[in-house]
Amino acid sequence: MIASIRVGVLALLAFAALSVSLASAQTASPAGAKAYIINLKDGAEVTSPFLVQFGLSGMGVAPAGVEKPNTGHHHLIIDTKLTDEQMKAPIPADDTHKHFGGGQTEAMVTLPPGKHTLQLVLGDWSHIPHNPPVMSEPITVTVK
Ligand SMILES: [Cu+2]
Repeated sequence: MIASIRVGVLALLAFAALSVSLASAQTASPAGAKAYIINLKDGAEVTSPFLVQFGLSGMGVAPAGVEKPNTGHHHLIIDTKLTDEQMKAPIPADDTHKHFGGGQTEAMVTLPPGKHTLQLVLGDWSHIPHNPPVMSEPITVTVK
């Protein structure tokens, strides 16, 4: 009885994995998963460096390189946004695309005075955004 249930589940998982790999290289995200910036509201005034806390619900944080269902690591997108093409590829690593591949859930961010946009995008073990993407609303902060 248990063995036959196991086989059924394995067949289902194999089918699901095949469907995902046929569709794209993106990892599926569970329904309702959300990323959000915990401690800063849109329009906040801050002094640099400032703390950004990364919120995630419906999924877990895992370090880059660790392939585990329903997990990912945070990326902070600063003063830019990912194009539709970039949403399907490994997120670049530069001054405007910061990776937290250690599984960090907060960071100190240093930015020059002025208005800046911040957005969180979760990436899978290989830095590719999930499908559908798990990302926060972009917020604008003013560095004094
Ligand atoms: Cu990454």
